[in-house]
Amino acid sequence: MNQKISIIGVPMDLGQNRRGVDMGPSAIRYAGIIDRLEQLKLDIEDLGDIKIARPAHNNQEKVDNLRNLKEVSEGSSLLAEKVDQVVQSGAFPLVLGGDHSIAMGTLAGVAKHYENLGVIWYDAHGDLNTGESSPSGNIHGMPLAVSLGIGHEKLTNILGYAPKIKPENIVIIGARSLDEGERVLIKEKGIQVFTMHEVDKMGMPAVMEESINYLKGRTDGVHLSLDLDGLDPNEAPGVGTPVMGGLSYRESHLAMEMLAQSKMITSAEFVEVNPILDEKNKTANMAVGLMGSLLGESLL
Ligand code: 6HN
Ligand code: MN
Ligand code: MN
Ligand code: MN
Repeated sequence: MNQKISIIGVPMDLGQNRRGVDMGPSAIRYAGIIDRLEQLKLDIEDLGDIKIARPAHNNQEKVDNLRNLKEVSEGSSLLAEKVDQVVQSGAFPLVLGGDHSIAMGTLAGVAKHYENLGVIWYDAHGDLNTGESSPSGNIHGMPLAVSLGIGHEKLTNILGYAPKIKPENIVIIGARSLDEGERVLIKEKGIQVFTMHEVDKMGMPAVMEESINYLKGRTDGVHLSLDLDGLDPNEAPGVGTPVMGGLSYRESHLAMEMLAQSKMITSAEFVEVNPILDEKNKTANMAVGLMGSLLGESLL
């Protein structure tokens, strides 16, 4: 039987303050994700989109420096339930964002099924803030901390358990914008990080080889959380928090192929595609290309 891939869209833009990233799932579908994956002889099921609330009168209310706490927490809970069902059914969840706050929902649904879920966080940012450390109050800068059980209880307790993951099972790749509180947490918890400095010095092949070997021994499943702002904004302009000096499409493509060869990835999400900020759906097209390679497409 072919591997079944269940696609879930999450039109969430409340984890940050630039509108348009809620159209990410549409942009990615329009860029042809379904046809692309069907060509790989995978069994594709599109579950449609999770229902995301709108805050009243678009008043982006902050509670404890957490913008739209209620809506973000409820949206992620619905996503978590859906992802939980998909993993339970034996299918591979492929989640389309939406801003990165949705990762706490995805991880809540996936991590239940693993003793030691590994996470590859492919991102310009660490997403390790809390309401206390965050310079913006935007929850999309917090989902990795939340998944470690650090943060507001409405977020850390999604699906009724915490923490979802362990710090030693995380690898961050592509980081180049870390806030002070995030640096402290990385050191304190001993989280593996390949910043752009390491990528430039070691090269992407070595970074991926080390990441894969590191996770291989210690995890029983690995989730890929890929924020398109990990890529360089010259190539992937359709993101809300661009940081220059990022990963190229070619490096990212190689990374996805090496992950495909490792056969270790058991769930994935592609987030932060904002078609309003994009140029002719370029960033969504890139996301589709990367998903294709991750799921086994290769030229020969
Ligand atoms: N993302 N560190 C900044 C903040 O506001 O906490 C930026 C976060 C960006 C989050 O891109 O998913
Ligand atoms: Mn699975
Ligand atoms: Mn980011
Ligand atoms: Mn992110």
